[in-house]
Amino acid sequence: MKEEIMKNRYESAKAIYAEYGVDTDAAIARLKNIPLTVHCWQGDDVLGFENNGPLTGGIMTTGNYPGKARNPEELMADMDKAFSLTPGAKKINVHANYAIFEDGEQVDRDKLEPKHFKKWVDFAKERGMGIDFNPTFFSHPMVGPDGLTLSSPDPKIRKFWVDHGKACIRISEYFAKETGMPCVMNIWTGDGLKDVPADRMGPRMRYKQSFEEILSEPYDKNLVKPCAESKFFGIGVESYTCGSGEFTLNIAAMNDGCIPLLDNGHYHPEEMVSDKIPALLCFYPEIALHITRGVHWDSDHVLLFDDEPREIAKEIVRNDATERVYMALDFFDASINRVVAWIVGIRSWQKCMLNAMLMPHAELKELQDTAQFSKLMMLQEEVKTLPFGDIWVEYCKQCGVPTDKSWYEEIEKYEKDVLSKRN
Ligand code: RNT
Ligand code: ZN
Repeated sequence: MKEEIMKNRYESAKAIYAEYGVDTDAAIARLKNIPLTVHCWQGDDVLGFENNGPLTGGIMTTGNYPGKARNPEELMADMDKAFSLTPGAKKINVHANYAIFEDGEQVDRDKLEPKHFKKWVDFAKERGMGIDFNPTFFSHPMVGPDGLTLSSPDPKIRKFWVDHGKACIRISEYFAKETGMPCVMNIWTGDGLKDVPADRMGPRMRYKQSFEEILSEPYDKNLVKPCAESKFFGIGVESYTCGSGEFTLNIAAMNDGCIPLLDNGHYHPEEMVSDKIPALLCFYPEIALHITRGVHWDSDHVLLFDDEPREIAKEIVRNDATERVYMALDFFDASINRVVAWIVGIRSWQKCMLNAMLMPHAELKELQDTAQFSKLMMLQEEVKTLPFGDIWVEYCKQCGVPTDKSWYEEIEKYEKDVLSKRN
């Protein structure tokens, strides 16, 4: 009965969209193959496997909902659970502090090698996924007493972190070779100052030099995609951020092969990443995103099907840039079931992309270019209430994942059988 109703709903929704010149079958087919990078760090509050102590570096998780993953097996099982209940192609995003050491061996971050990530490669390959990677410049004793890493005035500290960055380039290349998919390697540091700086340029000059040293490590530009992620401010570093917007954008501009990475939680609340994307696409062959939900400050709340991510998706789709924009999720909420957080975030981005693919972009652009602004406003409003939900259901169905809220029952069961047994 339900099957029959839903089938009819898709057919009638498809006919309604066709009246607007939108091919829903084509949108569904296209979206299935656009990969979304899913971060491993939602599963354990960004702690990783080194047992180095608390999360530092200007970022923070709040909440202590039970059931966080305590080891690689649990984290991977939780990711699998999330993948099984979400549509679309995926890559995984691993941070260097998620190295998996075996037989009691543990090396420091400047000495990391591909073999310390072999289990992640096995995990990705078994699922036909690529891997993106992030050096970890936080939560570590070699973060200087001033909180600085790549911009540290202490040559020993700076060298340690440069060596870490270089090691991560080698590991990224290994990921790409093993999985057959390029590895986006994102450099973000929490380097900055809590209070009024006496020198704003010095740390940035050292940061610049460190970037150049890291990028001097030989690598294949088709395989490794180094990125520079900017930030506005962080917790405990409210007064000054070395890797500001202008700084990282120019790092990317001045270093061949380096890509700017925009995290939409990292700007002034009235600055929109959706507007920055087309600006950058005028100049950069490729850009990268961390998709999140900022609430007042860089809060990293779970992504929802909200206005700004919808607008971001539109910019990617209508500029035909799905192969030029690397899309990755970045949020960490410890106050709710962490697997639910992943699932809601992944499903939300998939909705944003599907929504963007169900718009008559050519016609809308034409209205703008011919100054038909009344009609443009009318049409942009009308498409908002087309039967999007019915296309979403069909998309989930074709991807073999739950089409509605029923996925939550699976998580309730998982919480009861698995998560609640973790202390
Ligand atoms: C922090 C940055 C960064 C981190 C991850 C864990 O503000 O967004 O991308 O979230 O490296
Ligand atoms: Zn980020």
